[in-house]
Amino acid sequence: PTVEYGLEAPFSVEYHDSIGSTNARARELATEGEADVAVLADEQTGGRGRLERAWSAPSGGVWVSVLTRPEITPAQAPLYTLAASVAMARAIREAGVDARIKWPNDVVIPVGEDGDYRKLAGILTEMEGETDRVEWIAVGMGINANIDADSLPEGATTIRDEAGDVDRRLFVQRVLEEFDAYRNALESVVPAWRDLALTLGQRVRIDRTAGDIVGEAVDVTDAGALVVATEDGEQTVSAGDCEHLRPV
Ligand code: BT5
Repeated sequence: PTVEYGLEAPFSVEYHDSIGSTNARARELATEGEADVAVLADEQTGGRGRLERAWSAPSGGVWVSVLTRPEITPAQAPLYTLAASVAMARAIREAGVDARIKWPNDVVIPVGEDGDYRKLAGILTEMEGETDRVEWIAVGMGINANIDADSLPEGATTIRDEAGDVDRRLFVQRVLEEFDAYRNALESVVPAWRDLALTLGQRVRIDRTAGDIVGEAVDVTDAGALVVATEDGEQTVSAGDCEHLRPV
C-alpha cells in the first residue's frame, strides 16, 4: 500500500488504515532488505512504547516509523531519537502549540512553572547492527494529533486539545522533511535540541536499573546522553539506561 506523498524527503510512504504497530512493520521491512520507507497508520492496535510499555494509538493520530540504513555507529543512534524529537517539536510548534522536548524521547507541553508537563508525542527507536555499524534503524514517532485527550491515558494531551486539528497530510510531510534534514546534518541536532529542551536546567530524578540519580540536568553530550550535576559530581546517563525521568 505505498502511496504518493509529495515529499521533499527521500522516503516512500507505506500507508495503513489500521496496523498492529508501525515499528513492528518497519522491522519486518528491514528483514526484507528495505530502506527509506516511512510506515504510516491512522490507527495502531498494538502500539508500543519503550521498555515493553503500551502506547495508545487510536484513529486520528500520526503514527509513523521511518526505516533507514544510515552509515552511523550504534553510539550515534540516540542522535536519531533527538533528531526525531526536534522534527516533531518543530512541526507541532508550526501548528501553534508550545511544544518542548523532554529528554530522552518525549515531546510535551509545559504546565505551570514547576516543570510539570503533558505528553503530546513519544519516540521509540529500534535498530540492529554490529558494534561498529548500524545495519538498520527504525525511528517510531507517535503524535497525538486529531484525537480527544480524554480518550488517552492520564497526563496526555493532543494537538486537537491544545490548538485544534491539523491537516495530517501536510503535518506528516513537515515531520518527515524536518527529520530528513536533521539526520543529514547530525552535528546540528544537539544545538537545535538544546533550543527546544524543557529538561535542561531542571532538577530531575532519573530511575535506572543501576539506581536512581537526582540532580540538575545541565546538558546533553555530543552523543545525546544527559549530563546531570549531582551531589557527587557530574554523571552522564544514556537514554537506554533511563526508565523514567521526572522533575523534582
Ligand atoms: C514512548 O514510550 O513515548 C514511545 C512511543 C512511541 C510510539 C510510536 S507510534 C509509531 C511507532 N509504532 C509503535 O508501536 N510505537 C511508535 P514511553 O516513553 O515508554 O511512554 C509510554 C507511556 O506513555 C505509557 O506507559 C503511558 O503512560 C503513556 N502513553 C501511552 N500512550 C500515550 C499517548 N498516546 N499519549 C501520551 N502518553 C501515552
